[in-house]
Amino acid sequence: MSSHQKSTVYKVVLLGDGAVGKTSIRQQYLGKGFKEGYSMTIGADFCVKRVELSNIIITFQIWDLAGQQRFDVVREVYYRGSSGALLIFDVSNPGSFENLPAWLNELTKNNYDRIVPIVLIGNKTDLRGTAPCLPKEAGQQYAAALSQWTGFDVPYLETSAKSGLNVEEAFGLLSKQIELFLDKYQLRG
Ligand code: G3D
Ligand code: MG
Repeated sequence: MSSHQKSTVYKVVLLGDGAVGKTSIRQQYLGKGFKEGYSMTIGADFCVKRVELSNIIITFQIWDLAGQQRFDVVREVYYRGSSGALLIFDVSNPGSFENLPAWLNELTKNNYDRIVPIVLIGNKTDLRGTAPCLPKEAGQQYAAALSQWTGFDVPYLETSAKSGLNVEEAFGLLSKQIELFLDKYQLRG
């Protein structure tokens, strides 16, 4: 890491219904492994991870928001100024997939009506084969619809916070989308 290297801070919010695996994904990304036992996130948790990606030092501020409705007021504050979002559903829970538009609405509503770069995440893919799961095409189709709606590419990635599959990739991909977005709208400081 040299002193003249570019560095930047990205505020990333994790969005999705309760129990889709937001906290587990964050924990896995922080290298804390997978913890069995559900502990509900109260309001919001915040953590920081510093990585070097495509020659830029990125400090991710990862906001892990509680999915439960009663924390609505807390959530509004945390959406503001977000650089990007991981929009997460559980492939074994169709309801969590159907609720995705409501999460997006909440993000934009609380972020000055601004849409930010998104990576769509289908989590718990380790359950494929043992439980009925939404097909990969469902996620791909919704991501394609989101790309049309937002005007920029919304990738779809399947993860498992349990095995760690694609968790690093999700944050890497999101930072790439943020970079492209900043360049496209010439927002880079
Ligand atoms: P949330 O932060 O979105 O509310 P959590 O979700 O990270 O707290 O996870 C909710 C439950 O799903 C937990 O199960 C957790 O272990 C499980 N989970 C999270 N990610 C995965 C995954 O990729 N695969 C599998 N199989 N389970 C996952 P419990 O049973 O402890 O409630
Ligand atoms: Mg949580």
